[in-house]
Amino acid sequence: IQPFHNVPKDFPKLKNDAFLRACHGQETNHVPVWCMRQAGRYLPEFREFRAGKDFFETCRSPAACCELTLQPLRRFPFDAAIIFSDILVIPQAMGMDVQMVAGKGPTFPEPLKEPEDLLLLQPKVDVNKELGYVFKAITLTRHKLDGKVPLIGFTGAPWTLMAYMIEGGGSTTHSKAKRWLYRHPEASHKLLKMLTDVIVVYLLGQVAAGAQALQVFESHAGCLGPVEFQEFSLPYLRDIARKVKDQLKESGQDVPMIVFAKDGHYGLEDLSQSHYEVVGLDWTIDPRSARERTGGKVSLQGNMDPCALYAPKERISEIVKKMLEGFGTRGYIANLGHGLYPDMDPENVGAFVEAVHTHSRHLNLK
Ligand code: 1CP
Repeated sequence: IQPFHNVPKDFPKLKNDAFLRACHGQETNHVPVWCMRQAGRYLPEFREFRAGKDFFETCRSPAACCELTLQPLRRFPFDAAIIFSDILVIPQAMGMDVQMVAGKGPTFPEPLKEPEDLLLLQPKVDVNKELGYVFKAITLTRHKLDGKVPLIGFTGAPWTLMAYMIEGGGSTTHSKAKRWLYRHPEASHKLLKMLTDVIVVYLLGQVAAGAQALQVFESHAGCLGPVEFQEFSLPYLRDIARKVKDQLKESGQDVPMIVFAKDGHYGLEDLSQSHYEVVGLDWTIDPRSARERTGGKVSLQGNMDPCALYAPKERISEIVKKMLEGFGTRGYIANLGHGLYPDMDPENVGAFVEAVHTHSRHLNLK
């Protein structure tokens, strides 16, 4: 594995370590909180900044990514920042064309159709060259954050990326990608392995660039059943955490890792034993049963239904209180069960963050 050479060492001192402490199950004064898609179209300043610019061009501009990462932090006292980027930069780095089509989302003009198409992918991806713009964005943002909160790096998980590469975009059934699993299991494993190799180097590069935690998004776990999950998702999720951690240990670094397998509740026990410090949860899992099933082995992150943000602020506060009582305040990071939607009211996001901080301080005093 080629390390990222341009290692910056003069980052500002971290002032708020609640998120990192919670990842490691240590005590905190308040429960840390951040939101998936906290940089996004629900913010007028985001819409204004992005207006007229191509999505992936924006991803390739470190200054733009830095600005978009910092925007939500100026409004809300989030306890973590997540670098503005996208999971689909990896298929791009492997040689695929991906465009953001307005009103449709990410689109691959030439998705993978048959196993022969694997030959069209770059066999050896030079991650520093192809994705160096993400590393630059991370380094710049870590400096500009000035130690306010830790910076999270992220990647899509192999199965989720494979699904996009074959479907050519979003999908409700994922039947084209699942066809590969049932009809071409060998080629599927080949592709998943190729993705895993790139992801490991990519995550290590993000840490070298300044990421202080890493989240792996298995957004399409839900379309797999327990058997396919065991064969096509879990082994690669484990491999990624093990390989990244082995490398980091060699250089004496300790960077917590979060795995978020959306709608993968059947895999919760296994996910809690997959070398990740934190398991992210969607809203279909009850907090108490998630604690029981993970047996205190990991910290948990989540899981308010994003749509609860459509409720009046007082109701949001009640929902948050219940959620905190269910998870407990130790080894817990409050978040939504999935990303924010563009039509959400920023004020209610503020109410969510405030409710987490206020209720968790009270619960800690009891
Ligand atoms: O023009 C725009 O602003 C488009 C909306 C948008 C944004 C804000 C997309 C398109 N990507 C992003 C940024 C993004 N994507 C972040 C930024 C950091 C933050 O959270 O604030 C992150 C973490 C992602 C990750 C991502 N992209 C995931 C995993 C998380 C999840 O939602 O499950 C996925 C599945 C994608 C693909 C993607 N990118 C964009 C869209 C609309 C989609 C989903 C497409 C689909 O499946 O229909």
